Amino acid sequence: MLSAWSLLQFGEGIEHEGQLDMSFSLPWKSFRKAIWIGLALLPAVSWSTLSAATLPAGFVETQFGGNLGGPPTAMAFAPDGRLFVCLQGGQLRVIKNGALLATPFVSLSVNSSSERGLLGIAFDPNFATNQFVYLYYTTSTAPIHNRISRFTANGDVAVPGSETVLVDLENLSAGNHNGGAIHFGPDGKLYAAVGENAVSANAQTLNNRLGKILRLNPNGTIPSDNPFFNTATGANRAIWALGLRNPYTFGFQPGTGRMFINDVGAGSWEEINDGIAGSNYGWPTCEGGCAQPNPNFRNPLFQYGHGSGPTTGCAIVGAAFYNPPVNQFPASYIGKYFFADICSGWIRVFDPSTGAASPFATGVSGPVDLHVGPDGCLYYLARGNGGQVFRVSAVASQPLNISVRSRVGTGNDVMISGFIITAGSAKKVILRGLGPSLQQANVPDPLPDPFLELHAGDGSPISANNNWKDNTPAQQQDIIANQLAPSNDLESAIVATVQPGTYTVIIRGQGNTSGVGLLEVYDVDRTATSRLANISGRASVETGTNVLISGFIVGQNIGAAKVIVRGIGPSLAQSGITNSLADPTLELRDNNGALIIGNDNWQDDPNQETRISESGLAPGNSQESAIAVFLLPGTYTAIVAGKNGGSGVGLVEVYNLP
Ligand SMILES: [Ca+2]
Ligand SMILES: [Ca+2]
Ligand SMILES: [Ca+2]
Repeated sequence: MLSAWSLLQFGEGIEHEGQLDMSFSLPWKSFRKAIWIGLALLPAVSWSTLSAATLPAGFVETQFGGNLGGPPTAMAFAPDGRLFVCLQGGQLRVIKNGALLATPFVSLSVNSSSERGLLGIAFDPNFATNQFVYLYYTTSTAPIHNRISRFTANGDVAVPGSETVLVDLENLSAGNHNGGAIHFGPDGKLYAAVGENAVSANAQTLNNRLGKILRLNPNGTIPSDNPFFNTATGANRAIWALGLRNPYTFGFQPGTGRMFINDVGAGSWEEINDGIAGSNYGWPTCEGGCAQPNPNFRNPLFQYGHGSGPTTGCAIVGAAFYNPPVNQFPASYIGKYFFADICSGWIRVFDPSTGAASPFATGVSGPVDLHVGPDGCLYYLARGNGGQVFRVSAVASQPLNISVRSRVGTGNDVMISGFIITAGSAKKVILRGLGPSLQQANVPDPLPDPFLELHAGDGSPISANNNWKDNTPAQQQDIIANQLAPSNDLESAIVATVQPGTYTVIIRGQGNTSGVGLLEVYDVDRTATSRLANISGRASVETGTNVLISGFIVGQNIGAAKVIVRGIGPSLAQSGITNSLADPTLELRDNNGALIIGNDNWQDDPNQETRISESGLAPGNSQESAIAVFLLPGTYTAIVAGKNGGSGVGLVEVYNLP
């Protein structure tokens, strides 16, 4: 479950049984019910917006899960989307569906003096089946030492007595430099970052595990392919890399499996290190890159100096690669690495391809951990104000115009389209009905003379147009000013300012002509608080160029728009359509025509099925198609066709979710 999707709420399906003004000579009733199957008004979800940090233009943040009730140290997303947060004092808190649960997952007895405490969390790669959660914490009873234990989850709490101690590390002297981060690598092994406990010589010896990255089997045993398995002895064979001071955070890049280690420096340099088996990162001989090149040491990929400025600090934390399942941020962030400085309160972005870092956020109150969530947003954990999580998102884009193209027949086979304006202020739209100009796009047999009608959701007529120059001079000027003048005088256009609600558009051939027609709905009022949220198009779906096509442009903001596209056929029978498309297929393509995602039946992919169901947009028939996607600004095309060349009446729907 993706928490962001589960926040969506939908109203009931809408039906319209109003009377049609007979000046529109169409068999109205049989159409309009079919158009609105499943369409629903989408209420905006309002977040309480706090402004703790200063973010780049186009980004916003919201507090996530309420105040944590104690200074936090680390966090991790469970594979099911819950966010688990370690409090230094020993509580593991759970944020579920955006709310902090009252009961901690577990409350450990820990020693939390200085930098000790509950410091790290990881979920087993097979968590869905084994429910294993791993924690790194400082024991409360003498001899004080750090420990890695495994717990078994039962829902939102640990099974009492389920703790299995996997690793007991060396006894501690100093309270600081504990490390504490634990993560599973792409190889299914458990990696742990351990500080040198303020004894710098620990970092360079293979005789203890302090100042190291360790690599373990999930059950705590030591893999025999570890780099020092044959040179170190006993428990020290777990050492995977050495020469670290206080590697408080590290991260693996999804997809590539590349590992970056953030090593907190002493008085001069904070480091981002390339995690490579067997490496020695140089501490304490070198802090930052070695002034005297040393072939035995691996210098950092990036380092920054100490200070209190926008590029300096005193302790690096992180560590989050931007490679999420869905790209909510602009494409320029993909593959970048977020890191933060707990002292200076900023978050910056490191570009592994250039080796340079750039600003992201400032004014964060004591950041200690960063993660990119399953929703593609950046989550940061801050120690200020008693401990808080914030969720940073790029302001979502939205469809700005949507079109439907299909064969337009006569009688019952004209094209019927619907759109929705969400709650908010009235919005000006321009509709176009195109035919002859499709010839320029090499569409054969275009509709020679389109006629366009706009109706309110209750069926009452609002406007009609045969040829766009039939409009008043003022309306024609409006169409021209928006660069939407049709290139052929026989094509149609309507200018309308419409209140939030549902609308229906009909395109047919003047004089009972037929051919391929294109209906377009343009949002020409970007200042309105309402959104053009949906469009549907119902038409006879044939083969070749006569399939049903919807095009849409996503824009206005920098973040991804949340979109669901559906291809409907058999459920149109409920509306009395006897020749519906028996088995629709659906494709979503980008502006280069490249396939983004295709779907035959909406339950084919369990993850897609979950998202679609949670959105309340599950098709009524198992043969029908649906796709749930986040789309960054750009131009997209959805194509509904019949499986194996089938034909019949089909419905394409594009939904923009808030
Ligand atoms: Ca180093
Ligand atoms: Ca016309
Ligand atoms: Ca199908």
